[in-house]
Amino acid sequence: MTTFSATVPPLEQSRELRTAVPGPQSLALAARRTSAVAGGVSSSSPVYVARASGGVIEDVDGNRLIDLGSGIAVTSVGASAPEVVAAVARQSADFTHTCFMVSPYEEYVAVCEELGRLTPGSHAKRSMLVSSGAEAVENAVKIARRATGRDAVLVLDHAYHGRTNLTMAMTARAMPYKTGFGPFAGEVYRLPTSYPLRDPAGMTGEEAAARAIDVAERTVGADQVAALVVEPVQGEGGFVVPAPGFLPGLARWARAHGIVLVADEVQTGFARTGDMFASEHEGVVPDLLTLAKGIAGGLPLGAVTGRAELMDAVHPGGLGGTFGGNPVACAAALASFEIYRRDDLPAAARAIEATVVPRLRALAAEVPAVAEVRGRGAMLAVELTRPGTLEPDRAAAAQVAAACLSSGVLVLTCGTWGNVLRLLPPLVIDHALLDDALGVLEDALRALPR
Ligand code: PLZ
Repeated sequence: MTTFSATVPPLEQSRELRTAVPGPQSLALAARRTSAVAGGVSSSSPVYVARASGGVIEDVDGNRLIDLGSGIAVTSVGASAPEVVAAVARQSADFTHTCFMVSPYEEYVAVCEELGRLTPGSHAKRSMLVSSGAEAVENAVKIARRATGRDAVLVLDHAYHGRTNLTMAMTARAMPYKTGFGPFAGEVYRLPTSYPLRDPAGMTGEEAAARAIDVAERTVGADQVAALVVEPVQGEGGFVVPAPGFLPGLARWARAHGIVLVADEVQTGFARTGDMFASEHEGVVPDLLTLAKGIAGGLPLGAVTGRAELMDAVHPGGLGGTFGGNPVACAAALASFEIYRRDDLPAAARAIEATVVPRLRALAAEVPAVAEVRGRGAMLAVELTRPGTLEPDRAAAAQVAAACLSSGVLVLTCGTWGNVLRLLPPLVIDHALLDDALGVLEDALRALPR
């Protein structure tokens, strides 16, 4: 086996602007894009990337930007982590593809073994590999239906599960995800979630769970339900952390009624929230987990991992796909798992929370548009509203994100109303870089109209 090393030296981990952002090269690419790329595909930032490493993105104009998005929680081990780059080079020289359904290989098996070890619970587990988060969710529903012989799928308000037909049905928000794209898959039912900022004051997690269960019992009936699919911390919906007791309450009810509890950990998984998986925070052991994003250091890979008896309820040939568990993506995943363990990235996520949250909470006292600073680990958010109200202020979030970008800091937004700033730095981010980025964010927040 040939050994490769990254031939390009890693980028200096600092922010530096050489042109306005976007610069002339990015603007030229944006012009080319309009006559070639479908208009329905949009980008939240107008900056075109030349290289990236660690927590820094270098654009085509030579600007170095601080990345607080990790490509939506993907490059948690850092952009182009050298170990991932080397594993990808090595594996692609060996073979790039055979199709696991045609000619199987060790890397697929090894990833499934590791997922069994890394995920919550000591029960026997099996995994299947796919190429995206939506595909993982689709397969989790297939498995739950086959294993239970039931049809109904329960999802939560503010949920995001993907852009395929079934996962659009499972996703809550119409615009931009669903409008005009129906009819949607049937037998998907939505329950109220726990959204502490917007729930009645003092509502506990147990009460929020009882409210959701009541809707499920009245409108669907527990004995009809194949799966209850939850994001332990809601991602696109606004980084909504449920009140303590909500997830355990739902999990108890699901168990009592033979409903498969699916934790969609596509965004929360792989150390992002300070635990390897967010379900662990309250000791919830999901029956199935859907995984993607941070699993493979930036390569497209997804997985369903769960109880052996559920996973194996599917007939041979019932699960698969041409690219699922591509060997190069698997090699990248194995290299990433090593980094999560070696560098204790759950602890790194908690250290990011310890740096960011006190600073932003202090600022919240000064900036009345900040309704809440919330999140766990390195999945942190600032919800913006019109001062003194809960009225979502989408324009304020857009203004802050744009101000950060023009100063060289990439910040994403999210939320049902688009009014939440979200921070998803690579877990390996240099803390001097993080401090610098926070300073820029604080200035942008202070500039909001009072
Ligand atoms: N489940 C919880 O967060 C993807 C979507 C961005 P795919 N979130 C980012 C966009 O606008 O398309 C996501 C998620 C949760 C499923 C998915 C879907 O994962 O890999 O994008 O298919």
